[in-house]
Amino acid sequence: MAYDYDTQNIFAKILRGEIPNDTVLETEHSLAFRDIAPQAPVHVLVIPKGAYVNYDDFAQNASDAEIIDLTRAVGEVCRMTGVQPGEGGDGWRLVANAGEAAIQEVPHMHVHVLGGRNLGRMLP
Ligand code: DGP
Repeated sequence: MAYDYDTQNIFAKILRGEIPNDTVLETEHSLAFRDIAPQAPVHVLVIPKGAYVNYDDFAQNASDAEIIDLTRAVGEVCRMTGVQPGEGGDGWRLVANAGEAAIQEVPHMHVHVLGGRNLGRMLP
């Protein structure tokens, strides 16, 4: 499926440096920064620098290098923010919303990294 990417979305503006962000990690192909409305003590968004609308767009159209980079960046964020179990943390949850049903607010692929509190059960 071909996706239309809106170059005026907020994360595109962050990537262009038009809007400030609280960066946690920057790699060759990815940027991780704190969510503006945190739902947990650790709430970081990890995004590819490339123009992808959602996870499916990214998985289908990003290069192997971009996918590996983002996957490793997510792991690095879990370790850096102290939520990695076995490394002093209590654990984390990854969330990637797509589309209306999931109430995806920003149409640029992003993974939420949540942790630092008991996150409860997400699935029954
Ligand atoms: P989603 O519903 O999965 O599209 O979540 C988008 C998230 O982006 C939401 O948790 C709030 C966050 N967000 C929206 N605007 C900004 C912004 O300007 N800066 C930062 N850091 N986060 C933002």
